Amino acid sequence: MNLTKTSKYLSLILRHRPEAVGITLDEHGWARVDELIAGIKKTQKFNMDILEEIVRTDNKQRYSFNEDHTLIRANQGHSIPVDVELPVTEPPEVLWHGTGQKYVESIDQKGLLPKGRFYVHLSGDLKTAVNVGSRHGKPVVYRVDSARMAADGYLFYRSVNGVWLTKKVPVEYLEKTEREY
Ligand code: HQG
Repeated sequence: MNLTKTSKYLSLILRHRPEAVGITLDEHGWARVDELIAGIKKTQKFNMDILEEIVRTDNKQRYSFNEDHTLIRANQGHSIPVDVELPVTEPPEVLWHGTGQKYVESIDQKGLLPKGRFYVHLSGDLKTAVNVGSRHGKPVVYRVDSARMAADGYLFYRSVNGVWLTKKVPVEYLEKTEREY
């Protein structure tokens, strides 16, 4: 069975479209595990063992269970308004944002905006940013002056799987790296 495909479906449900399987999320993004399993089962083979396996082996640790595994949520990446209760966290001096060549002109004008999601996603290291950027074609990486942003009052959050989140990054804090990746 193709766990990657099912994992992608799970992130669609838990971040963007819970109604696709007839469930709702609470204000903190939690879905009931029994409802989720029942919903997915309608169209494919699915059970608690498969769900546990996806959560445990996911390469970006995208999902968390609550303590007794009766609830599950995506750790970040939502486009629906839920509060996953991330604490405001002091960022490192520098963060990175990987994107596609096709977005550069607009980013250079408007800065980084959350687009379809609730936050702009930033990476803690260059390599991760190159990988994120590659999802959109030939990657371009921006260096983000997060220390100066924090000093200027911008808030940063770190998701439990290590993605840095902030509402926007104005152009004055961005520097395009010139290297090719
Ligand atoms: C771009 C993956 C035009 C932005 C990754 C990005 C990440 C602009 C795209 C997570 C813009 C949105 C998020 C502007 C930003 N004009 N384009 N002003 N500002 N953009 O997929 O950051 O596998 O929503 O550069 O690992 O690529 O889903 O965001 O290219 O952590 O778990 O708009 O998704 O994780 O694309 O990726 P996305 P992202 P998962």
